[in-house]
Amino acid sequence: MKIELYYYDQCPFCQIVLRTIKMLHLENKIELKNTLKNPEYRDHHIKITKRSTVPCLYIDGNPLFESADISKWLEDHAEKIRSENGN
Ligand SMILES: N[C@@H](CCC(=O)N[C@@H](CS)C(=O)NCC(=O)O)C(=O)O
Repeated sequence: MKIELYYYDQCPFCQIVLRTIKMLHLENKIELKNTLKNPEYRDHHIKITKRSTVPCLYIDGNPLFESADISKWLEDHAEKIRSENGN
């Protein structure tokens, strides 16, 4: 499973998700894509979703918005994500 988080540091909703990622020890399993520092990530995100809103978790290329929904999804799938990546 390929998991990417589109985010930027100044966004408080992104910080909630980043805290969840840390709490679940998934730091090494999720690719972080900073849309403020990397305009190409922002452009890609807008192209796919027609929105620039962050946080957005891409699960095998499928975007999931809303920090609460993202955190819940990560909690529900943490074990699977960790095992799939060899831990
Ligand atoms: N309800 C959303 C709020 C997300 C949100 O408001 N994100 C802001 C940054 S803090 C944003 O991306 N604004 C720019 C935009 O919507 O294009 C969540 O909890 O994830």
